[in-house]
Amino acid sequence: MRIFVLNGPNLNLLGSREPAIYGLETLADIELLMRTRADKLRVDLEFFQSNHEGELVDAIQSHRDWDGLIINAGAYTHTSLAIPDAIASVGIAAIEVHLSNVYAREAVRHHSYLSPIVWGQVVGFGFRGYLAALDLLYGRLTNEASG
Ligand code: CA2
Repeated sequence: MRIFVLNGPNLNLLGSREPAIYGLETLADIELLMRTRADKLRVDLEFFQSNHEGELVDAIQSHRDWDGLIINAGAYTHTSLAIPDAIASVGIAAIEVHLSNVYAREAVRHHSYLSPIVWGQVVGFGFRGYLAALDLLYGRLTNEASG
């Protein structure tokens, strides 16, 4: 099984500032933790970050044949139609992740353009949300139990 993990703008700076909101882990730390978990599940994981909306769209399109997508689109979550359009047009199963609890923050962060086209959201659990998303996506894709 192949799962693509996609991160949007400014997430390359994780671990350097605002640890109270985003945690102390860097994106490289999160990637390593996910790889360790993915190896146990025998999942082939690819990890990519970009600060550019078009590069995120290109990355989604070029993974059209992959089994699943875990996406933290950063601030594009609240502004971009092109990213959910790309996910819908390739028809890839997706889970949306946010490190912070966006619903406890400013009103502008309460709306996600991704929410109608993803299987679900994992929000507010820091780096652990990425690991939970991997387990959730794997479980659903392998039809573990029935949910
Ligand atoms: O909580 C999340 O994961 C967010 O997607 C993070 C985005 C924010 O715009 C979303 O509303 C929620 C921002 C990422 C900024 O990352 C930083 C990393 C280090 C220092 C400062 C910001």
